[in-house]
Amino acid sequence: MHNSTTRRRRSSPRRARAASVVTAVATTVACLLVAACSSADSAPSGPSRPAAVQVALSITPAKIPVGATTTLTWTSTNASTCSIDQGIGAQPAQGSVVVTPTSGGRVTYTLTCTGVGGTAAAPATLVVPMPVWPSSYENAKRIVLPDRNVPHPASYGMQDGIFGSPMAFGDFFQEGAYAAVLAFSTFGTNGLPPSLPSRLYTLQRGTAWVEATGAMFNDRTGCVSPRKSLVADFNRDGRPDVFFVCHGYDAPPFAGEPQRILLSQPDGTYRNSIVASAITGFTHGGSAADIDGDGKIDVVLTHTNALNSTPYVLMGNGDGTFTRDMTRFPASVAQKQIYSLELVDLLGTGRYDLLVGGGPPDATGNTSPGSAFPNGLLRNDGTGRFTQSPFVPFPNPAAPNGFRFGLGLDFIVRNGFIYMLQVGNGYGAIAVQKIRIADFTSTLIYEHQGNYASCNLQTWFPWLYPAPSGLLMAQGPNVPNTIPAESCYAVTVSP
Ligand SMILES: [Ca+2]
Ligand SMILES: [Ca+2]
Repeated sequence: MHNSTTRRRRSSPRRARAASVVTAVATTVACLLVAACSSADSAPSGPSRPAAVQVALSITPAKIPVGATTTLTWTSTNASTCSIDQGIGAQPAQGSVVVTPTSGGRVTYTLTCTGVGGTAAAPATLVVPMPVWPSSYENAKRIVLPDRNVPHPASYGMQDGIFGSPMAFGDFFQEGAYAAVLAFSTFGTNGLPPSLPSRLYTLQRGTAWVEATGAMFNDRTGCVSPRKSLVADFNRDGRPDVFFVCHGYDAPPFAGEPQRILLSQPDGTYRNSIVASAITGFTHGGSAADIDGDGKIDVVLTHTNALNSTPYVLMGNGDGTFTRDMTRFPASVAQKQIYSLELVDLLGTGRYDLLVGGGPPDATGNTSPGSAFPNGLLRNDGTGRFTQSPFVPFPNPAAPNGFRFGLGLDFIVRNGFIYMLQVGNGYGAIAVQKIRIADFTSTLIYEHQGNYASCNLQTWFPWLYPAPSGLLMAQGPNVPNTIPAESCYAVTVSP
């Protein structure tokens, strides 16, 4: 058994794939030219022409998940040497090898055989759907795309709201490439009433992003104000699903809105529905992972608009439905201004701790002292409860001019540090804090006060993403109709 594996291509999967396709095509073209030249050279008085080399290569099955095995089988005639690329190397004139892909993508293998009669080549492509990572955090932050800039649906003539655009990346079409589901908000935009739901869009990536919603689902109903998209496999079929964290128009008299979910179906499409077990309310933050280790993805959610409101948990039933559990958070978080949650395996133990974005009073005094809550950490006790360890507040260093930031919006964890995106509570300033997990000391490594002139006078962005270069990169609300998020902010932070 040949133990060849497809190569990992963390840095630039698309570029690597394109290169292998080009190689296969070029080889085939060369073969055809040799045959053509041989034919033209034939002369009645010369020696008999050597028989042409012929090859055939197949992969069965041609689509498998990461870690599964598939078999390359080939035959050739009139060949003296054969080889297969992608690290497999020299092979007999006919045979088979078993390969086990270790990462998702599309890999083209090319069999090349040479004999007295020339050289012939045959390609065959293996599709390995991009895996679903075990937490929504990983499905957002572990996916490093060479280009996260997606076009605004307005470029397809569609006119939903433009404030905020939570993006969900996953291999929704199971084709060895990431697609994107975009959720837009009608929150005070385009003159729409604040209670009108927006629509969902799916973009498929070939050589460019192409709108492909109809191939994935028919009911495009989105939230009035989707705040975050959580990608995980909630119904355990190996395919990514999307949970939409929604708060609606978050001021009275609006009462908030339900949460929604897109669930993979056996026929390859998706079903769009309301999450019956979730609270209808102002839900700005959430995260998904298996917090109690039962193999079923759970969801933590914020809830801030009612008396006795508190973050809570939807325990996953493993089939895309959930059971609400109000007992897994400490009483100290009740009726506090907590807007961001992220489940992260901080110590690599498989136990998901919870990063909490509250809003310490900032320089603007924009948080009412009675309900303010620090940014910090709640430890998971291993059974999916956050009640056993004391809350760990993060320090809150000021900018050089004394300005102090407030609400923690987003988190990235890498190499022993937490990188926290933080705004002034009036949303007029933004910063990144680097917090050492070992002792929770903190440094402000980026701060910006006022607007971004290059970005439609926006003053903040909600997400921080890993860039292919290893830097952390801003991603924010799309600017009306044309300018993609990152190039608009042009913010990168060296971790
Ligand atoms: Ca699924
Ligand atoms: Ca669970």
